[in-house]
Amino acid sequence: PTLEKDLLPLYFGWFLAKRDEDYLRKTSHEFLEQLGNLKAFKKRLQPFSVGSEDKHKLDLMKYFAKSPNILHCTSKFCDYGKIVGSEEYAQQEAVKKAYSKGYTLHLSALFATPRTVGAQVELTADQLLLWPSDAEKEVMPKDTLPRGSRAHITLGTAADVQDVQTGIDLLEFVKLQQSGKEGENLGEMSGSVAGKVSYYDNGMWMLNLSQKIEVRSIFSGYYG
Ligand code: ACK
Repeated sequence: PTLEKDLLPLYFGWFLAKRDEDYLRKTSHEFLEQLGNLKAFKKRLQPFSVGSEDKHKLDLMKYFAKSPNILHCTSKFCDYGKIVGSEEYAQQEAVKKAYSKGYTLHLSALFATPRTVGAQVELTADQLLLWPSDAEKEVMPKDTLPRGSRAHITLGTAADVQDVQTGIDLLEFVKLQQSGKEGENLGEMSGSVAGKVSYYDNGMWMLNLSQKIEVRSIFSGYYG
């Protein structure tokens, strides 16, 4: 028999269960709606300005024109094996064992920047076993950020922005927080998105959820 290599996916990750995906999309809309209506946000539209539009009004739902077809938290981007280390990742016992298993993801914050809107995922010890050791260094080679800091769910991107940007934006928040910057407390949200809103300059907004959102997911590969 010939030795056949396993097919490598575009990426490995945790894929949200349909009902929880629907819920999170609604929550994301609620977040953008409440953010857009925040006085402090209306006063700080400049980083989001797209030229000719009204300086005091912005429809964030339209601004984040694109949303992923499948909400997920990427663990390893493989590009069907073109990315170095993909094969090694796929061969790990932990990865093989986790494949097609169910996991609960814990979302601690929602954030929006002029480029992306996303959810911060707090990985459990079990989930961290599936997290590549170089994920953070890839983006911020000079910094030592906690393992799993990049874990996120992309909820939307502005026109011409790629999904990969969401994790990069999240690391920017984490880096600022690590350096002792708390962000400016500029308001509160209520209902399903209850929590404190912090502003980090350059149009970077983060909502710390007073109650973490839990979503069910399946660890798998995406081959589309
Ligand atoms: O939102 P994401 O995590 O960002 O989910 C998508 C997924 O893979 C399919 O495109 C992520 N992605 C794309 N390119 C990269 C990359 N170079 N490194 C890490 N993740 C990536 C993208």
